[in-house]
Amino acid sequence: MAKVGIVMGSDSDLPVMSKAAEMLEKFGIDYEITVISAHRMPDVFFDYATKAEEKGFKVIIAGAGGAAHLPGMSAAIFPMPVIGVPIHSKALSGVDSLYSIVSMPAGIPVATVAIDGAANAGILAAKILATSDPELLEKLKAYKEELKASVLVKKEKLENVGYKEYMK
Ligand code: RP5
Repeated sequence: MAKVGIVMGSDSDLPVMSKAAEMLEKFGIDYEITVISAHRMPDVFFDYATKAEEKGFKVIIAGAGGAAHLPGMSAAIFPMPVIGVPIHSKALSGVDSLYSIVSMPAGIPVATVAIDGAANAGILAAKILATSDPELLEKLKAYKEELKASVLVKKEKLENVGYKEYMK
């Protein structure tokens, strides 16, 4: 059963939002991914958000760009955590998306990641689920070690070969 719902306002958001899916797959978390526009199909959106809890979702990751109301409206209806991903927009480079998603009124939080920060949204969802899943928590600890090892390789190479050779 899917524990995480990934939803986005348009299929043009998919190249970014697929990074959240990739992270969930890395940690072995079942998810459902879909496109629902809160503005263009409010009835479909309302149905999705109201049924999300009974479907078994524990977290929703919602991505949208511009007047990005999908994450906030998901949080207004779904009683568990909603993570918002502001999508880069053409006119305002995603600052509009970021402000729309992060500026929630008191009582209705959306955990907002950086513009196009869908990978972090996936990791954050995993961390939320790991609070009650020791096996998942171990996977997250191992991932942190992986990150450290990848930077250590770069550190050693730079120190050994010097910056000119490193940049070739
Ligand atoms: C938002 O409008 C979507 O989330 C997307 O980021 C943006 C543009 O949508 P399209 O015009 O590409 O469908 O609702």
